[in-house]
Amino acid sequence: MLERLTRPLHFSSLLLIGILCLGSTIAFAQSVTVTHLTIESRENPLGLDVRQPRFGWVLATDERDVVQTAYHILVASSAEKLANGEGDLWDSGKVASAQSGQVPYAGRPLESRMPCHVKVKVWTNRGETTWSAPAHWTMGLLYYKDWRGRWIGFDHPFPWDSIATIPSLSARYFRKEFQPKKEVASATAYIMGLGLYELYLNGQKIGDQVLAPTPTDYTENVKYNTFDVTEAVVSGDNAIGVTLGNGRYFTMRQNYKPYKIKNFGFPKLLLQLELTYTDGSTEVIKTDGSWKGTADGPIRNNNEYDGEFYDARKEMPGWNRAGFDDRAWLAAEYVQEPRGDFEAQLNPNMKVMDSLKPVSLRPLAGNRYVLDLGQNMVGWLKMRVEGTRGDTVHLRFAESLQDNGDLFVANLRDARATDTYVLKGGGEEVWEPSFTYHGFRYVEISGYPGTPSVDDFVGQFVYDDIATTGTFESSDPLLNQLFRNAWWGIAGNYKGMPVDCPQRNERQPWLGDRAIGAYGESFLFDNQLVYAKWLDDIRLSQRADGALPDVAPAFWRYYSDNMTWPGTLILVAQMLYRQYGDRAAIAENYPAMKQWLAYMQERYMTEAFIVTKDSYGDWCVPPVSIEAGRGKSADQKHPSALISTAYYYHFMQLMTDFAHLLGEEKDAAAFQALGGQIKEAFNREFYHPDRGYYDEGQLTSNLLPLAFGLVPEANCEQVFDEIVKTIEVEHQGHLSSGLIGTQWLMRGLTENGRPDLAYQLATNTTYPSWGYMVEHGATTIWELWNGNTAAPSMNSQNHVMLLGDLLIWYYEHLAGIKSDDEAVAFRKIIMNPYFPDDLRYVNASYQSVQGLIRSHWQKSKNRLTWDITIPANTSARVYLPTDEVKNIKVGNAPLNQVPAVRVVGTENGKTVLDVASGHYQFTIRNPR
Ligand code: RAM
Repeated sequence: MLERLTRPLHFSSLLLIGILCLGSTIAFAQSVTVTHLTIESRENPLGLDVRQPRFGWVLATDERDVVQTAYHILVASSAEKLANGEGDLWDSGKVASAQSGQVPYAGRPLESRMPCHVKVKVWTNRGETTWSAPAHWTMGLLYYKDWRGRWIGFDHPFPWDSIATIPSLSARYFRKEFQPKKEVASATAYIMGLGLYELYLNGQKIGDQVLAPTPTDYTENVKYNTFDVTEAVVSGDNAIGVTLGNGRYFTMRQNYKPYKIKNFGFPKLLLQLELTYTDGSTEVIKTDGSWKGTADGPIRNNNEYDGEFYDARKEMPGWNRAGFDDRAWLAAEYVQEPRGDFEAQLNPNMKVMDSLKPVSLRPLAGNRYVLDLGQNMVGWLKMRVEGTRGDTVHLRFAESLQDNGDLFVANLRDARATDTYVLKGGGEEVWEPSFTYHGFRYVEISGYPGTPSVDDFVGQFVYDDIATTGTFESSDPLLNQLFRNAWWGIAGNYKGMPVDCPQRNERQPWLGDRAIGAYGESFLFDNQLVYAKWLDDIRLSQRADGALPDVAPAFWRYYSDNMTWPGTLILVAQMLYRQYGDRAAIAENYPAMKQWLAYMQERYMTEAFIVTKDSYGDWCVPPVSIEAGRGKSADQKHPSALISTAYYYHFMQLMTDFAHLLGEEKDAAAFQALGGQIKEAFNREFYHPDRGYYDEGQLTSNLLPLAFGLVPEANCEQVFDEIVKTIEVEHQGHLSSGLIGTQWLMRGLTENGRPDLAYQLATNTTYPSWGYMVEHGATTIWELWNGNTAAPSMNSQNHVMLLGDLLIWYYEHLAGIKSDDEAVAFRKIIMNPYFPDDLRYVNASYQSVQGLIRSHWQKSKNRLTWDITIPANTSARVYLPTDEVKNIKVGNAPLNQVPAVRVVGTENGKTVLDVASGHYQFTIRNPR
């Protein structure tokens, strides 16, 4: 029998009351602190163009049961004012609220360039905190008139450039000298360098970003970066230098399928450097016709697919410093503007996030060597070399080797993936490229003077500068390896947008690949800003008629009209709201979603409510056997009205929720009504009552209706039995789903009562499975289930789309870390792990927006211990695998003696608890 506990007053609560009576709360100031104060989810961002930035913070404490009851935010125009408690921009006053994220600024209007300083304090049931450490931000340039310079560049090729099918342009270099007129108090640089820039001031590279700015459809929007360069400016002569690479502006392929590839033009630059003098006056140094430029520097060509050619003999020592003789340089030309709106970049730029020491270097015939990084990765090689002027080193990149030890490059298609370095001679030279990246594990080195050693090279791992938020470890090495492979694959494919593959001539932000993947990824990476930016890309790529593309930014112009790829706009918005509480992701994109759904309905929904149009079917379903898949990319399309109709229905459900959230009640009713009609039609059209399955009974055909709630209650068991039969009998314990089905598979099996079957799929090592990839040497995730036998033309070895919902399952169902849909962004956490028989422990953590969540369970004989951490200002519903309360201990105490824990009841043989924030160790005797 379960007792309902009334929560006795905690000791410190009593103390609190005592102290409150004395009129002082100071004793509690230290027990809870406000940490990690962010502005628009960033720390101290510069150059924001959000007029009402949102604040977030995390409460740090060792105490249990801490709940925020109020907050107070101060925003000041100077650090001094803030320190004096003067909120001249905004003083929120004490606001009774538990909200600790997404709190919008509501003070004086913010204007261009304003410096803003902020601090927060909160009240909790433990008292009042001290003020947080101050944070700050600056406003960017909010109006076009703030931009004083003009776009400069060269809108034409040079004799050494080629703009043919395989285009190659040299980098463009621009420079400008200036002298501050007075003593400089501060200096800020705003830059739009397209496609990619490197910025120097007096020879010093500004910032640690690489391959900046973040890519966009430049005809829609162009991102500028802001830097505080006060320290780099000197009195007297100064020089600004900017190098421009092609990036995606001068597109990687020009005439190759011209109907589908969008080109923007030649590289160009708009920059301004604003000096504020100590007397308060200002001066702006801006791009104009007084700048000098050359295309005849060391970077002879650069291309994301093909690599970079660097001739060190062409270096121009001192070009980015004052005093350089630039008489031979050309006058910068005024050029065609990119057309897109100017926007401050909020998502982080890429950075060299890690450096890898190669594991081996082996000689090949013909004075060649092959270097093994030990890990399929994305980035480039940094090299040290010494030789004679004119010696030429070629670095060719590939993901794997052929049997004879040579690189396997067939799967790169026509991407040359080669960097070339020509030595200037005269001593040690250290080089790495600026405007390309490769997807590789192996590098073939040829032309290297002397004998190279592994110590002459380092692999530079490049991806968006975002934090890893999740850890996962278990007693099963395969599960751990899969997790690592997923981490490497996801990280390397974050390129200011999620791309599909980093090695071949594609690298496109395909929508369908991340529809649910983004959600799983959010446990491993703080991916909020890159996905919020991606939703902007998708929305901006919407055609006037409402169509959404399959790739966004639409560098490849595919508007093939289907439900699954474009629908990612809806699913990723849902993810951002669920995982981060980002309501704006829904609000800002809602009109685009609605317009797209109406567009699809109008064109492709029959009068009988069936959506007929699909493009990719259940993309990349595994061929029935590995042999059957030999030489096949498994890329046959099986367009399916079942998939389109099921997704249309699912989107009606999500849109109903979104409409309620936004107060669009009329819309909500309409979505719901249409959903009801589709549901009926769907069952009429696709369900076979005599056979008890949908369509032809394929795994995905039964899984989608079940996952989306399309199956009438009475048929659910039968449909699920069919799913189990398909997996267990027809496919001997293997999955048979492609990109679509796999997004719902692991949760579908678990939530319908067969977590053991999900576990079996996760730990399979025979074909087709994720474990099969690992067994065959994968250190990332393959594009195809049959990646080791398929034709090379579409066979990336670093492609995350087949992860489906595997990572969600790791966290929500193995670790038991899931946000409650009713209290999003982990305000309430559902901790209901499955404890597989074969698994001894899982130790996972997740840095949520509320703070660190941990779950570490471990089995020993007749006992399960489970350590959990629930961040302050959240609570958890915890499911323990016993229905005997007396078998449960918290630390050393019986359950009913722990004030922060309340028994709610039992469910499926598990004891259900409501647990307040804090650390706990549960011990369960004789777990089920
Ligand atoms: C290929 C890629 C990509 C997929 C599209 C449909 O180019 O595999 O990941 O989304 O096809």
